[in-house]
Amino acid sequence: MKTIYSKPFTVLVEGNIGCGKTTLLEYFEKYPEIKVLEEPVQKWRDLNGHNLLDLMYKDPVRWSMPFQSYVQQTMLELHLQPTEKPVKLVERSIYSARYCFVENLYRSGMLEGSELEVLSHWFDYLTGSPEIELKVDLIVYLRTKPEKALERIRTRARGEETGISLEYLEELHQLHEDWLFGNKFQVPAPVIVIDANQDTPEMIQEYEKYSNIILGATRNGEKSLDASKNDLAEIITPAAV
Ligand code: TTP
Repeated sequence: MKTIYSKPFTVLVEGNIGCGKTTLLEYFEKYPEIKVLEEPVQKWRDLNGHNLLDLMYKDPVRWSMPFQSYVQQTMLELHLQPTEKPVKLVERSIYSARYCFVENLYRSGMLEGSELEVLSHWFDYLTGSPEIELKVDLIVYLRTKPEKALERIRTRARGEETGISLEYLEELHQLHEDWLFGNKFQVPAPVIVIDANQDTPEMIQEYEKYSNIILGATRNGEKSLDASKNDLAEIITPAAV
């Protein structure tokens, strides 16, 4: 009989567009105790034939609201998805969608105040209701210089993202920093910061280093995460970019 974990140890992978979240997720797929849940970008590109991601990039004033609404709903599904493995590694979260992307769209005038209120009201309900448990145990933050993220975005050449500017990535970078270290928004778990400016082979070595912390904490349950807080403390401390 298969064991279903309704509350697996949950790790969020966060960082700017192009910071290397997918590479990290691919690396961790090899561990039998980890269920990797990739962000539902494909759903955003094809909702019954509608490419909401493309619409949002082409006309953000018109499409940011329905797009971010759908992002929030699809991310919620990942948060609530039970797994057959004790550890769940999730690409992004409704937290970064709200505190980085929605925040940025509002500040840059792409979302109306009324639209922000509707999205925020949903978000507050989802994160504040005791009956909806968004269990998060750890956040892995891939900190990347915006220039490096842009370089990677250009190399991968995802059609919808051709118009992404350095300025946009700088704003998103700052919002990730504000969210995780600025004490302005809720951070649901301790944060491990990884310098993600290096190339893939070096990044894989970094992941190996951190896999012990992630798996060590998860194998022994949350208590050992607390016990290893001294180790984590160094890691949590943000270094300047
Ligand atoms: P990311 O979530 O940053 O995923 P990625 O594939 O760029 O990650 P990596 O390169 O690190 O592997 O973004 C996917 C696309 O969705 C990107 O174009 C940004 C967009 N997006 C939003 O516009 N709003 C959102 O709330 C989220 C979560 C993503």
